[in-house]
Amino acid sequence: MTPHALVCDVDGTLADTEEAHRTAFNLAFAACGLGWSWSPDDYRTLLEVTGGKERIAAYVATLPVGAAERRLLIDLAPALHAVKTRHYAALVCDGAVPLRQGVARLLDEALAAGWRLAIASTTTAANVEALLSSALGPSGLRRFSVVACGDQVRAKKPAPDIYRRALAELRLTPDRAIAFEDSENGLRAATAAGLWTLVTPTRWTQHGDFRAAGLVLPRLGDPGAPLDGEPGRRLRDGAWLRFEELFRLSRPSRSLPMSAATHRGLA
Ligand code: XBP
Ligand code: MG
Repeated sequence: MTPHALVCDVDGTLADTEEAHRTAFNLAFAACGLGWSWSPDDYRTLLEVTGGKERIAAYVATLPVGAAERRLLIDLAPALHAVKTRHYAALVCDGAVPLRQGVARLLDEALAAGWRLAIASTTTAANVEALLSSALGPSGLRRFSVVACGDQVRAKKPAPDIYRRALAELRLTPDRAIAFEDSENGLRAATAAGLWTLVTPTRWTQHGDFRAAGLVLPRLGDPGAPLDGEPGRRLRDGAWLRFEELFRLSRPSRSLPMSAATHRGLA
C-alpha cells in the first residue's frame, strides 16, 4: 500500500493542554521571584506567539522597563522556560490531562488503515514525551513514526518548517499526508507545507481564521458523544469523525472508499 501519514499537532489538538501550560508558566514565574502572572485572557493573546521561550520574550517586550532590564529578562527566558517545562511535566503526569475525545480512536483507526502517525509540534520534546506517555501509556510515543517538535526547526509555526521536517523524516510528499491541528498558526504552517488539514479548535484558539482548513469540527466526537447536527452538516457517514471519512474528505477526487483503495494500493 502507498504510504500515508496523519501528522498531528500536540497542544490543543491531541489534548487540551494550554491551561496546564499557563499554570506551569505562572508557577515558573513565582519560583523565579518574578511578579508576573498570566490570566486566561493574557494567555489567549500571548498564544498568538508560538513557542514558550518566544512567548516569554514577547511578554517582556510589553513590559515598561528600561533597555538593560529588558535585555536581562530576555536573556533569562531560556532558563525560565526550563523551569516552566519541569512544572508542566509534573502537571500532565499520571493522566492528569487526557487526550481529547475521539483522539485515541482516530489514531487507532489510522494505524488500522495502514497509515503512519507523526507529530509536528511547537512544544518541546520533553513536553511531548510527558503528555503522550501519560495519556497513552509508556508505549504511547512509539505509536508515532516521527516526532518533529520544538527547537528542531529555526522558524516555528505559522512557518511550515516543522511540517516540512516531519514530511522529510517520513519520506512523504504532502499529498500523502493529512495534518491535524487546533489553531490558526498550526493551520497556516500545515497549509504552507501543502497538507490538507483537519482542525478541531479549543476555547483557546476558536477565534482563529480556519477558512483554509479542509474540515473544521468542534471536536472529533465519539459513539458515546455524537456531534450535534451530524451526520448532515459536515459529515456524511456518522455523528463522529471516522478515519475512513476523514480520508475520503481529504481526497474528494478519489471515488473509491479508503478500505478498497488502500487495499488495492491505489490511495
Ligand atoms: C503550542 C505552542 C507551545 C505551547 C507551550 O504548540 O505554541 O508553545 O503553547 O509549549 P503546538 P512550550 O504546536 O503543539 O500547538 O512552552 O514547550 O513551547
Ligand atoms: Mg496546537
